[in-house]
Amino acid sequence: MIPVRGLQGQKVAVLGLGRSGLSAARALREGGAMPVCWDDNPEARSRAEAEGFTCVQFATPQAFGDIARLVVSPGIPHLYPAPNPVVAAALEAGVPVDNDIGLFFQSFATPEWDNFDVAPRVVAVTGSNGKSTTSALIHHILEHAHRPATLAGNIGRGVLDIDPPHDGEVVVLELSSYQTDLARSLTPDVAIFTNLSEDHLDRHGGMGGYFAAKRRLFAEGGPDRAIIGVDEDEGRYLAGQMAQGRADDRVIRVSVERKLTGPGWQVFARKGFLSEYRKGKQVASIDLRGIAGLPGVHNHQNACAAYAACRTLGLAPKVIETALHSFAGLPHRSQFVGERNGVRFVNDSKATNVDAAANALAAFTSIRWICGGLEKEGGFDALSEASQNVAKAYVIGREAAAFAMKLPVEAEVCTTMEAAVARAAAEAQPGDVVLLAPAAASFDQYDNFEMRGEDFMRQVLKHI
Ligand code: UMA
Repeated sequence: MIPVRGLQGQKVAVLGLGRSGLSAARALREGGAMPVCWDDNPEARSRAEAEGFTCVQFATPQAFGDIARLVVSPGIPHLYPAPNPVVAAALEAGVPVDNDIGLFFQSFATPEWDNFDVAPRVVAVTGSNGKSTTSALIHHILEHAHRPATLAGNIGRGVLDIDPPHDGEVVVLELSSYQTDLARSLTPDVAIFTNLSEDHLDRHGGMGGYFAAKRRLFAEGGPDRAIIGVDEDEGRYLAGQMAQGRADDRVIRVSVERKLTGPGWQVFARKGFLSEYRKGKQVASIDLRGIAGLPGVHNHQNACAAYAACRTLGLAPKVIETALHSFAGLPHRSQFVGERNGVRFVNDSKATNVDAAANALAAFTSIRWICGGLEKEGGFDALSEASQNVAKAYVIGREAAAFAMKLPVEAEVCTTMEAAVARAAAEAQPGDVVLLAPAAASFDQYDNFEMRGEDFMRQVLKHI
């Protein structure tokens, strides 16, 4: 655990006691602060109380009289569509609102670092899609190169839960827009922006607010190196804003749509080959086509971003190339589940938005597509090109009929995962891929996308 610094002897309110909230409460206590906790769920409160934490509901601004800061979990709205009542009360009382990410950056460096040969560094990864795979891939490459490395953040582990860094350690953080929006301190050494497409718009008051939340990773303190996907206007704008000039190699541009030219530093993938160019010269080339853990153009984008990050950390292209080949991929992202009679079953439950689903569909052909769930804003236009790879859709979710009506492919309403897998398996021909890529959130039927993916795999195992 990383003890929180700078709040010794002060009362700090912690709202939300899940993975991030509970680890924040522990780290505050370890650092000498006095956490006072709340969660709307009585079970979460009981778990915290069992660890000796006091739970108090902060319903009014007066309740914040002696509170130094409010620490809020990422799943709890702090602004849009409306602030949670506890957050609203803190804001009215003028109490600073923060999260575990802000506490992390405030507490990461310690006086012991004076004795280190190499200062620890933080690589932070944000973007709409690919940030989990990019983060996990950087961590994998560093471990492969025998560099001390730790992985945390939106990938499932609270950032304050990790151990204080060793000499030369690299901490890789996956950060969501919820997390970057609220953190009062955000000072990574290397920051990565993978891409931007519509997601979580209700929480950010629209696309402008969503981009602004992600951009904070680059604005507050300014990283030494900024690795930016430039295949959308927002990425190009951000890269232009960060660079002092065309040759400024503090910005590394990444693309999977075009060859990048110019005197700066760039990494791009075309036709399955990754290229690194610096000062107008090609430095390295890697064939990504046979790498089983990184199928599809969207994974080539992840590979480019991870490659760039590892280059800034001093790794050689050959070392990175070898490590790419041994990357097994992440659960619920293009995860191969099994095969029966030439039909492959793939779990991409993490495709919780339309763009991520389009990426998954683009990576395969002849697809029996299981999709549906809690629909997000933005419509289905992004699916039109990739839907050519779909033989038929099998729609799950409470609103499966309405979802099916909007799809640009033949669709059968199945409602449950059990029915969808059974129908897809029955109709699949040799060479087909039965792919779960929901293009929607899971919360209408599951607690999270992981449980949805596990249900898919359970159902698949009945058929193979
Ligand atoms: N709660 C309330 N009141 C509310 C809402 C929630 O009290 O109005 C309580 C719940 O009862 C629960 C707690 O808040 O006990 C849950 O907090 P949380 O939803 O923030 O979840 P954590 O367990 O703290 O997990 C969070 C991230 N969750 C979200 O952003 C929704 C995890 O990302 C992250 O791995 C973890 O912190 C560690 O950093 C998950 C996620 O779904 C994977 N992220 C989204 C995504 O990837 O799309 C952004």
